[in-house]
Amino acid sequence: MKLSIKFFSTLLLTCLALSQVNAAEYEVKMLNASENGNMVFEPAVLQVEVGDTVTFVPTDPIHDSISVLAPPGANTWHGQRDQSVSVTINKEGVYIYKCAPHYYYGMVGVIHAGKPVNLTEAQQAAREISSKFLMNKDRLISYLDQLK
Ligand SMILES: [Cu+2]
Repeated sequence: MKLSIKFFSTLLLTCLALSQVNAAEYEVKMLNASENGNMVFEPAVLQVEVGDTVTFVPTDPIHDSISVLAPPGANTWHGQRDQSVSVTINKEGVYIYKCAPHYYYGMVGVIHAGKPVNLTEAQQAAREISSKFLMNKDRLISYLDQLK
């Protein structure tokens, strides 16, 4: 009897440890240019699981990452120019973020986890945001189209 309790508690601890190890870490590069265009995040559309962490890396200078839209109760972030910033995705749904210096170039990105529970809200925001862009006006909308 004693042995089985020890066995199950060990098993439980192992499962807990594994679930923590399974939380993935992702990197999003901030780029002046890539094969996907100028002033882009890469990957621009990132699918993660709740509990995963995303780090924005200042690969090229004069970029930052600031959240614009997130699901209710979700973590948001406000990176400083030319510095890495990390966020743990704690709620399922759609996240939109921008690079402040290149917002009007359409330098935006999308993260999604689980079900896109706030997709309608995100699409509405995307239309509003994109109308202010000077270029890449269809970029954010096409990013969100990939989630359907
Ligand atoms: Cu930028």
